[in-house]
Amino acid sequence: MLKTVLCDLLDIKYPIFQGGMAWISDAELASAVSDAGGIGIIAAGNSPAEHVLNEIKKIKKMTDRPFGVNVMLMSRYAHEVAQVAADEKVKIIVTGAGNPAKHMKMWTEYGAKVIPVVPSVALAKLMERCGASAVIAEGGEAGGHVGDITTMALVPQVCDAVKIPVIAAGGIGDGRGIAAALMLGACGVQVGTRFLTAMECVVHENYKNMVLKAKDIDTLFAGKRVGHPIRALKNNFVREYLKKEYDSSVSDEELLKFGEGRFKLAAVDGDIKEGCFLAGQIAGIVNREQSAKEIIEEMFAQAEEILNGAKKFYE
Ligand code: TUI
Repeated sequence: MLKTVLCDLLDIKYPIFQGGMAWISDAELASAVSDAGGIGIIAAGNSPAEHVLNEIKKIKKMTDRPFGVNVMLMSRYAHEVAQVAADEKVKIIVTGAGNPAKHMKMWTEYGAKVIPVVPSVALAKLMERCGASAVIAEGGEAGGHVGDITTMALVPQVCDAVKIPVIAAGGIGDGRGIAAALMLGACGVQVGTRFLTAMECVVHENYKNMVLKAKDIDTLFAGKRVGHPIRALKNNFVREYLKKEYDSSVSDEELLKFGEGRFKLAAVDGDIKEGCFLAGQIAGIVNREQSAKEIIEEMFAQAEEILNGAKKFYE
């Protein structure tokens, strides 16, 4: 059985985090992942703290297994969400889209394990100094808000730079990705895109179908000009956005306004033309709907098989 330091650190069977996906990762999906032996994550995204509080209360009734909350630091509600997570004594706090240093003390004081997503070695080192229990090194293959460096290049460099456990994210969708992440020095993985088509994932059916249909080259990277670089599935909205992004007659304010509300439009309303369907480059291998338990068990069975057969590469 594949076991790493992350399993002992967090009291879990499989060293896998479900990525916190704005408007998507609710108590339903997160509890299914936690029950299956991974870490389910409730995503705050841009939602007000009250919504996050409700989901935390829900998941506490749904599972006794460990779960986490993802605090999206670019949200205007980030401060209140950070406080709600502390008030509810959430044991695992993942942060994304920013530097969580100013909130760390509030969480570590009551014993939470803080696990920031980092897109660079510098932020990984800073997080270790600030008391993070682990870091998630996320490469630019990931969906949603992304950094520049690929998972392949980022993970080993972060592993060399910090002593705390490193979890790999970005481009991991099956057991091959898990095996590769472990070879790069990670002790676990975070997976988002593959869970979009989980049976317990409440995202709009149109979203699931877009992911199921996506090929390797079907994502685009946009938004860097206004400081919100994201990866999403190609559609009318992202193409229009990119045209505006490269048009110097369009102001940053207009661009920001054009992008407003698009994640919700995709995840909740399933608006194929006008929504922004965040997904990673690994979407091309996601081709069926399965329960969260099936996804996790299949991924780890494949990883074990690959790692057990690794001797074939040398004498
Ligand atoms: O956070 C994500 N993915 C997301 S968040 C999101 S919702 C959103 N809403 C409005 C604008 C932007 C996003 C959709 N997808 N992934 C984790 C992640 N964090 N990836 C990259 C980073 C990151 C980037 C810069 C973390 C820290 C960071 O630090 C910069 C600094 O302040 O030092």
